Amino acid sequence: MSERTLVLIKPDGVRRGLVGDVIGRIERKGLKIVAMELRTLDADTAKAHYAEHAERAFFGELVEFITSAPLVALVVEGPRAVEAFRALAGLTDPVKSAPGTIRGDHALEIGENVVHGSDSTDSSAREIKIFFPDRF
Ligand code: RTP
Ligand code: MG
Repeated sequence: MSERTLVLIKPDGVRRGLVGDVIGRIERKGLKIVAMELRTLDADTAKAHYAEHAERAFFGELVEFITSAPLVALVVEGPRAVEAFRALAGLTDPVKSAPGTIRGDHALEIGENVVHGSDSTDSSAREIKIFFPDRF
């Protein structure tokens, strides 16, 4: 059964010119891009997106970073799209991520790990509403 996931190419990924690389991996995997937008988040949108981390010590830095420059938001669709994109992305810690994954190939810092992917279909439904309120 087809599902949707929210992918972000975070400000570090855009700044470093990795948009094409990430999109290429999504497309080669066979997933379909059904929405895409370059935008700079305001603090309220960033806090809503990362609400689950509101009590964590790194929350302020996380909001600061994700709002610091443009990011690319995508809705990606396909069979088990949530799990499929998380596998492409690798682990939260890029050093522990296998080479061949986006984070394993392109990053060293947990705080600048190039991409976000929803962690469940409940999360993707919530996150897609935040980024593309009128589209789905
Ligand atoms: P994401 O939500 O961005 O796809 O990443 P994730 O599921 O792999 O990781 P999550 O636990 O949801 O954390 C969200 C983002 O917060 C930053 N983080 N920093 N300093 C820290 O200990 C720490 N832990 C997490 C990361 O950038 C992570 O992607
Ligand atoms: Mg997460």
